[in-house]
Amino acid sequence: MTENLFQPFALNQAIKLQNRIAMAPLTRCMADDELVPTQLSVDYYARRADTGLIITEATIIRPDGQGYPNTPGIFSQAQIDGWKKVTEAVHAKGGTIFLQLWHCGRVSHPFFYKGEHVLAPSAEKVEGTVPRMRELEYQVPKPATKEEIAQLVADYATAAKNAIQAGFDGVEIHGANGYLLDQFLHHDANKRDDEFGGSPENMARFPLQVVDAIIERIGAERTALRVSPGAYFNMQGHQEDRAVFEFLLKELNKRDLAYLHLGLFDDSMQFDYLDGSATDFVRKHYDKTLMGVGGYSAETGSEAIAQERFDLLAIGRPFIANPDYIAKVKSGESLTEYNETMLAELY
Ligand code: FNR
Ligand code: 8K6
Repeated sequence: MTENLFQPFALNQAIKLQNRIAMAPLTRCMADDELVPTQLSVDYYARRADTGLIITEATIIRPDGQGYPNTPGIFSQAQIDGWKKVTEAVHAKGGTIFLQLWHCGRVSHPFFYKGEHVLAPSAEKVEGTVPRMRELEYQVPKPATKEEIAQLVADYATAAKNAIQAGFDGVEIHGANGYLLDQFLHHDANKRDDEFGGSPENMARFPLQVVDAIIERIGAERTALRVSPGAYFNMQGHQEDRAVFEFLLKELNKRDLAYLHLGLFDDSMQFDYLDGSATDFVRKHYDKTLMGVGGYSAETGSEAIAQERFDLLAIGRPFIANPDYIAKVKSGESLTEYNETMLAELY
């Protein structure tokens, strides 16, 4: 019983999806040393073009947004040209593809961009080291000045324009999982006392400026956002975070985004300050197209859509294990199970 997943779905007048399944953004660390996607990436995404919407791996908007090795960028001409090959291959097979725009903020590491510091809302570091690179301890970030915040907004908008130039159907702003935008939205990372911190309105200001600058540059119908009201990755949750997300969602209701996407690894997680799951919290406060994610099978995802918990289903790890995920689910064929060793190869 997964028929509802295979209904076409119109995000808006401009973008029609062939089904309700999205490939979740999945960092693969396989770009070349200039952070350009390679032919392997072209083939990898094209193989999955029968997915309703492919959301690419997170892609950095500028060098100091990098927190992991060989993650692709969208700030140089070579990167734009590299991504153009990906979008052409996906479009040639009838697919739709959004680029995920990323800046790691305090989870960036100067090792990757030979810089002096990492920018974040406040001088609050994350404990630990870059995954699989134990010698790279996270740094105490430099609180971004107002001028640096304005520059970041401009750089997000330029990255979105570059994505459209590379042929993407739209962009998903990575506002989730403890990265830069999410750092402004949680009290754990944002201790500012200027107009970018202290109150829900102030904490949401920079993320909303980024959303609005991108909408202005490429149009709301090509702009989507991913958020994590429930902190679980690179972040601690606080009771007061709830009011920040209530404010943010109220503001987002006034904009016609292509969709809003939950940032989660496991949607069975309950957050006491949200009175339950992050998905149900967002559904309650946000009226428009919502994409759910996190530990779903086609069956449980289809059921959640039938119950109207969300409208679109994103699938992550099973897509790494099954390039033919859509065909297999449609025909009822059994899926190959994901395991972490599969991350070593891009197929
Ligand atoms: C992720 N996830 C993720 N999320 C994101 O917003 N941008 C990204 O680049 C990545 N990268 C990434 C890499 C790998 C290897 C994993 C496993 C996950 C999270 C992902 O989009 C998704 O939310 C989770 O994988 C949960 O969905 P599944 O896998 O349970 O269907
Ligand atoms: C967005 C960049 C991701 C970089 C690599 C991610 C690899 C993640 C695979 C492990 C998943 C960790 C999940 C943590 C969830 C904690 C739940 C309490």
